[in-house]
Amino acid sequence: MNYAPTPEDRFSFGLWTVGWQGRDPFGDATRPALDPVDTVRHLAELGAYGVTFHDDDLIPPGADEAERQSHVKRFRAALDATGLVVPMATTNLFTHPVFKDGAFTANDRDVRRYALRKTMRNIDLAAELGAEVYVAWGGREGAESGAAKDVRAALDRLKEAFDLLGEYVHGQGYGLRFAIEPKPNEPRGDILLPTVGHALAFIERLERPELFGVNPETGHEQMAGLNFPHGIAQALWAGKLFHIDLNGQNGIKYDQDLRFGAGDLRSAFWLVDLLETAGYAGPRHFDFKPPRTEGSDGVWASAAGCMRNYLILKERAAAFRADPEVRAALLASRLDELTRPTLDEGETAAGLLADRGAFEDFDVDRAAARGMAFERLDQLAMDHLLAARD
Ligand code: XLS
Ligand code: MN
Ligand code: MN
Repeated sequence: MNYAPTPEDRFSFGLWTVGWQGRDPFGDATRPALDPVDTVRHLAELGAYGVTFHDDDLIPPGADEAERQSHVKRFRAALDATGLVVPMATTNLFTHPVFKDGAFTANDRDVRRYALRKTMRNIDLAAELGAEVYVAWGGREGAESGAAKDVRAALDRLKEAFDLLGEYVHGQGYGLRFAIEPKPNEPRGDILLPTVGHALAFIERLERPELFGVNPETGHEQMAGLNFPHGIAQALWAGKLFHIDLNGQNGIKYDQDLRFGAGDLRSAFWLVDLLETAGYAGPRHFDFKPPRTEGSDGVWASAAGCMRNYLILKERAAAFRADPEVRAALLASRLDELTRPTLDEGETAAGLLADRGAFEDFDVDRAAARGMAFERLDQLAMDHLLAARD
């Protein structure tokens, strides 16, 4: 089987992912900085279709207008030469010490105003480069101690910020939609909008909810012990999966950002199965970090591994769905019944109350004795995942 990615697979990478130099809380960089132009060339050679960035990944903070223009020009030339596109961009509202207490929800009002201006400036660039999604990850929007943050006031400020940005994008006529990225903690002790569910509920309180969706990241949900495919399914159900950050994570610990397929492989299998069967059409964006043990070659091997693992899992998931024994097993587990509405068409509460078969004459013990046959179904999935049915 050929697992070589092509642009049709819509794989994209952030400049900060392969460009991570390996600096962590206990150690210095283990790799040199990458030039964004070289990154674009490498990604195109590997078969990616897109590249994404934070403002500061592309334009070093503090650059004057002329420097800024020259960075953008070089980057644009590399995009034109390779055919790579920019499907998404985002703002760095977490590295500079000014953001130590947050950006849109910092207690200091002048910091909040600066954060909005920094974001609007990069939104202009994102629109200019043709991005369709603008990610907002509020890594510093949070607290380490109770009285330090009035969470209800902070949520008012977060809503104020997103309402303003929505208004701005609308007014400018940009074809951009926002994708809010949840994360439970790190770098703050507790971050606002910690999970997909929190973000989905928040979005409904905004003035232009149609402009806002989510950008869930595998490891972020798993850091909270949550089932990532379930979170993605709910985002899809709500029509809010605007973007996705794929990577790997081994359970509840720091944000590992392993390459996709590392960490919880079974969860990755169900995720790919879900994205492919649900017809998710957005980018498959890898937000991972090649471990700091890797040299430059290892960085590209790790990036290639993300795409290869996705394609392998896509093939395995398709084989699982096409297998006649799996289809029979799905019926035995009565998945078809779940798609059937619980009430008959036009039936009301009165109809249900009048149905003696639903309650008075219902054989509860007999129904309780029925097995669900999920183990057989899951073993078939396992066999497909492990290529034990080929
Ligand atoms: C960090 C986040 C970050 C966002 C973009 O944990 O994943 O990289 O995706 O700012
Ligand atoms: Mn992460
Ligand atoms: Mn991310």
